[in-house]
Amino acid sequence: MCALLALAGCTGNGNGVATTPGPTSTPSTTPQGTEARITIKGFNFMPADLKVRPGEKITVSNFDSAPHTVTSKEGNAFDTGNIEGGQSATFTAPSKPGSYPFFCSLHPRMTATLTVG
Ligand SMILES: [Cu+2]
Repeated sequence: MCALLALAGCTGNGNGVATTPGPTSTPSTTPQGTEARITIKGFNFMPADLKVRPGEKITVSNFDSAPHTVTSKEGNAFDTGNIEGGQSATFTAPSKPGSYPFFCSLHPRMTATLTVG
């Protein structure tokens, strides 16, 4: 019988990975409001009804390969012009509260609504 006392050689002090102890406290950053965003994918606007504040900046991201626009149906309230496939554009929401249906001028069957309030 041969009793082996396996003494793990614990020399050295760990693997040297420097970890920050405890959770990092939230640094005081600029207040991050809800970012208004319209996504175009598969010839659809998402969301179909976006609510924003008056004058809020809205980012439109086109994930299709085809170009699209975000064009107000009434009163030229806003119009991004052509957003090429894979590109983004921004526009500013109207300052007047209300419901603003919009569509894609290249594919008029694409419709959605921007609600300002
Ligand atoms: Cu389109």
